[in-house]
Amino acid sequence: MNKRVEIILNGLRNRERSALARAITLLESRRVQDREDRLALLEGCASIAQSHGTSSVRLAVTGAPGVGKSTLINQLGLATIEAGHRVAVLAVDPSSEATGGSILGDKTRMAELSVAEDAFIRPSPTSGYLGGVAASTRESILACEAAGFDRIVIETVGVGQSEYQASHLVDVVLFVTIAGAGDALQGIKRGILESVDLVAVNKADGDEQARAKDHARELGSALRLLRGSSSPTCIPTSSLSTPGITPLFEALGALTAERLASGAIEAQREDQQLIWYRDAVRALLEQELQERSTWNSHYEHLAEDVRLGNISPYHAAATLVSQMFGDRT
Ligand SMILES: Nc1nc2c(ncn2[C@@H]2O[C@H](COP(=O)(O)OP(=O)(O)OP(=O)(O)O)[C@@H](O)[C@H]2O)c(=O)[nH]1
Ligand SMILES: [Mg+2]
Repeated sequence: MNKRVEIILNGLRNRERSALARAITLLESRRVQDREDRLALLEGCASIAQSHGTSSVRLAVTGAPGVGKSTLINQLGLATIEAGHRVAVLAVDPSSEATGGSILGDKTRMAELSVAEDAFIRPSPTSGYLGGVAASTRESILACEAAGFDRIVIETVGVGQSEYQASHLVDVVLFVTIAGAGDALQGIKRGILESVDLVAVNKADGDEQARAKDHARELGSALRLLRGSSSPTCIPTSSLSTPGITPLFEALGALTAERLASGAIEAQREDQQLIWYRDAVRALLEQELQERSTWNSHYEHLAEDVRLGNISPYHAAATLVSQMFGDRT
């Protein structure tokens, strides 16, 4: 095994945050020359994580920009550490690709958590991946677990499909909204319906407190109509103080304890492994196509023909694929 991977894996075994930062950087690399090391690192992470023998819980916190996700995670994270866990936060920021990351923004919102001994916070680029969840996020989760973090939080901006994507990566999905956010009911239509486990109606403080409570109640009844007995609980929260998030923290604790005990988390992770596998096959095929220059130029030629209207998109794709696999057509 490559020396650099060995050093990172040793650091992860010793639960060093600096090793975790380096591991994630390597896992995020899409450079061809890093591919073998990435794979070795990933395998190493999986086996170290397993050797810890503790069960981790992966939580997605999703919602529109500015509803207070980071501030809420700061509070939840502190309470979680208080309860004896180690917390890693991966903030998936769709804007970070253009701006070079919003680590400052995120760290300001998570000021106390970012200096806590048992916390690790990391923004990750979305690399244009549909749905706002980074392609490498699921790999980074494994690295966090290898480094001994047993509570993993993924912050993602709720853009349409992202709740659906997030539910493929995590055990529990928390949707954050605020009173008066017109998106709330629309969000339900867009797939939150199937995958959200808990709803926080945030900024339930000051003049907004009563309105937030009403909103939580209304949203709760709307969701019950749609999802019946499995509908998520809607809880008003204020992320400005610890007491403001206590009811949510307790509900989250109860939910995860129940799912760990029933084996629901384990079963869901088995399904997610399959999704991961299928995604990986697609990603590798696409990468191969880009890297093999003969095929790539063929690919681009067909693209040009599609652009000129000489061939339909589906016909072009079918032609390319059947040629790649050597079918006689
Ligand atoms: N009054 C009040 N303000 C809050 C609360 N939570 C967050 N805020 C404020 O809302 C603003 C946005 O908070 P963030 O935590 O950055 O929101 P976010 O959802 O993480 O935002 P993005 O990461 O940009 O999508 C900040 O000015 C916070 O101080 C809350 O419970 N009550
Ligand atoms: Mg944020």
